[in-house]
Amino acid sequence: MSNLPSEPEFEQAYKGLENSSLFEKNPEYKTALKVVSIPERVIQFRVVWEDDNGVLQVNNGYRVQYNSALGPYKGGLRFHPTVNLSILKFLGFEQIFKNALTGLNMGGGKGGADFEPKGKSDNEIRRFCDSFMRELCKHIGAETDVPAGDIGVGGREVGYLFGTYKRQRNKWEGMVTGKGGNWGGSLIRPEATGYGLVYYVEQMLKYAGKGNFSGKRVAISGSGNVAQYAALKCIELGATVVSLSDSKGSLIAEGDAGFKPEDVEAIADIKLARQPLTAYEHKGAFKYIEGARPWVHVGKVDVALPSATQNEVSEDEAKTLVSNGCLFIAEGSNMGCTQEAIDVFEAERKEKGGEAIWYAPGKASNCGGVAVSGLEMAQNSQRISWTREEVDERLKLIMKEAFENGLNTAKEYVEAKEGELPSLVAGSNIAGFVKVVQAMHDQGDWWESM
Ligand code: NDP
Ligand code: 8G0
Repeated sequence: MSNLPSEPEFEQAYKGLENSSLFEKNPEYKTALKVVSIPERVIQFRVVWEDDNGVLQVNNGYRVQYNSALGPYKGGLRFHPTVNLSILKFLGFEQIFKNALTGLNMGGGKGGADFEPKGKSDNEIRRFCDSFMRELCKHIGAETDVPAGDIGVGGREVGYLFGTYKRQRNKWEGMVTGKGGNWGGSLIRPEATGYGLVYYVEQMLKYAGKGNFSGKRVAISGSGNVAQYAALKCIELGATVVSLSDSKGSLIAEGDAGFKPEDVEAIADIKLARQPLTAYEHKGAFKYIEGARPWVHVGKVDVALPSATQNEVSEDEAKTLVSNGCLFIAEGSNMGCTQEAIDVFEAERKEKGGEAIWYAPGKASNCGGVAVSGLEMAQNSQRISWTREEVDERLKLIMKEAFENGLNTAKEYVEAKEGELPSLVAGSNIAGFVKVVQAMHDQGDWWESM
């Protein structure tokens, strides 16, 4: 029994792993799970800043340094009013195993603040980032812990965070990723999560014998970094993107045209200005549905890509996607699907063999973002920059290998009947977990005891 306060999001992520068939076959890993589920270190700090009226404001800042078996702690920073330790622990826990699936040498971590960027001026954002990093800079570094953006933290914020670190520590080093292209950032990092997600789904389509993205109808939620570049890549590959959304509602494309690149680019500008989707004065045939997620409003789609936030697909929404003939669902967001939604998808997969919906968990399908962050770290330490093409090729290969790793691990560990598509959730969970806990075992973090 734990005496920790209730941590619903963390408990959900933990149970998702605990229920794996791995522990029946390898009971010694139960000890490893007990150890790995406690962060190596949690830093919580005060962030005091001044708003444009000269009024003092204060927020909670955090960094969860979860696991350093495979490399320096690595994972994003989230600025959102809902941020608390339960959310950062779930994100940090997932990050450990995701980073293992990239094949690069990165540990897992996550951080952020319960700060609301909406309605703030650019100067307020800069002062907040400055105050946040004045404390965080004591705990991170290129060989220690390397943050990046996440919800509410993009290129602009990463710039301010980097600047404060450099001034405070008097060091120019790659201690954060997602940096600007002309000061140490990697090409393709902004695109990486969305592109990588689409490259992963290309592998699923191919394996399932369902061709490629050309002619497919794709529902996407969110309209931030991940959703924008997932949409642009789908359009480039000949698919029709039928939805985007934000925390206030969904924009659904009517007819056959779908979103065009110029729609996505205009929405990107609106999001950079921290405005809602309703600020988009579109000329095309779109319907805005206030307060709704897209899933039950998109009709028949082939592919669904949740790309906004955790628990954004419910059991009922999962059932509607299935009954509308959706065949592929891959998470751009972290823990995008509720456990009940995953149970719906997995039951369909088991019952209906190769013609059923196939679900990919975020720790595999969205690992392209952190993978290119790993490539940014590699370029920084060698003091070189790779071309767009070079980074894109590496990203494609990493996504293919993450897919095959999950697939082959599922075939090895999970019994399946003839014609059944392997469980990517079980396979990815086991592959990431085994890699990390074997390293921890070698390093003396846990051992078999009587
Ligand atoms: P952004 O801040 O760029 O965009 C977030 C989008 O999701 C916005 O459209 C936002 O709407 C919406 N959103 C945020 N919170 C909620 C909420 N509580 N309910 C409904 N909608 C919400 O973030 P990213 O695109 O970077 O991140 C999206 C997801 O992808 C997150 O789960 C993140 O952890 C995950 N991810 C991101 C990676 C990256 O490289 N950026 C890598 C891997 C995963 P609004 O504008 O109204 O707030
Ligand atoms: O680059 C990163 O470390 C990063 C940033 C935002 C999100 C994620 C993730 O994998 O969830 C990673």
